[in-house]
Amino acid sequence: MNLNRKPTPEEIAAFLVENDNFLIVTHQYPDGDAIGAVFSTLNFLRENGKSADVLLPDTVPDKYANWVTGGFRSEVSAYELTNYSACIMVDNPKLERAGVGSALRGVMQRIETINIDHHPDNEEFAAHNLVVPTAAASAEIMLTIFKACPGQYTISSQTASLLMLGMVMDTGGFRFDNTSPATLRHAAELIELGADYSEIVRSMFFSRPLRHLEFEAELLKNHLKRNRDGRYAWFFIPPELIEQYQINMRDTEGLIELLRSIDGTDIVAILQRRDEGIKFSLRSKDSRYPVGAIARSMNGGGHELAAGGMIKIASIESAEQTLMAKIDAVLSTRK
Ligand SMILES: [Mn+2]
Repeated sequence: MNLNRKPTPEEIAAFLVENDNFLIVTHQYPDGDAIGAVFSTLNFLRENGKSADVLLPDTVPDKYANWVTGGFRSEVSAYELTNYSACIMVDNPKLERAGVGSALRGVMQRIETINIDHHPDNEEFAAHNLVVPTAAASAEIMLTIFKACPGQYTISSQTASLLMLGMVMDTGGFRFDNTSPATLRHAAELIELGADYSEIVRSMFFSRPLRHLEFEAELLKNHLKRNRDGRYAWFFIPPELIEQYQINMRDTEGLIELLRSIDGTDIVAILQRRDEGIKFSLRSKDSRYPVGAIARSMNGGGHELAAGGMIKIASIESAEQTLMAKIDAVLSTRK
């Protein structure tokens, strides 16, 4: 079967059934949705008699270690890549963000590449692209594909848990505004399939190292900055604080929720120093104040209410000013 340029979940399901030997890839520095989507796909394909591998060059944050089921490859040569029938890429909006080496990216176009994602700014770089911006998580799209496979294909409780992990992390535990009726129905289906929802919530939200909470307390107490009567709040994370509390920044997914939870904030940001400049993450609590365009204007992208980018200047003060000016313009549009 020839896959369309914009296949439906049913067409991708048929492709998976008819083919074998898949390589599954996601974006660099994978988050909960990337990990859930990738390993649920690995698990689903293997449990239903297919060969599949995950390629993940990065380390996995500690809290996800137990969810890495079936292992993964940390590298694949260009030669080996051509032995796979297809590369399934999930949750990755831009080819250059794929967690594979640049040499491999070039070769990648020579095999069937299926790009499955929910980021609205997905560049549809593959031969086949299923982009569903209304899905709360890429894991949610994978569920629709698995369900479209023939009846003898089973979604095990392990696969269901991995899909649930992706949905829980990209919705902040079903609190963010991407939580649609469909998302909640899909979550209910996953619990019926045996997903261990309470263990996911316990291990993701109720098992945090004390030093992480102390690090957050210190940030709030001594590093919080606010503008426009607190409608914009942010912090720059001092590198010495990261050292003092022995924080691996890969483990701080969700740190920005601390700022978002402050009453009266409309837009919040976290800034961090990187070799290339100052990296920023943005969240908006209100669709009247979208932040996607700000991120896209500064080497980044994302969703309208959750985005990020890179300001390529070394001075934190200049970066803060640049970002504040753009946020000021968004906040002054209405209200
Ligand atoms: Mn995602």
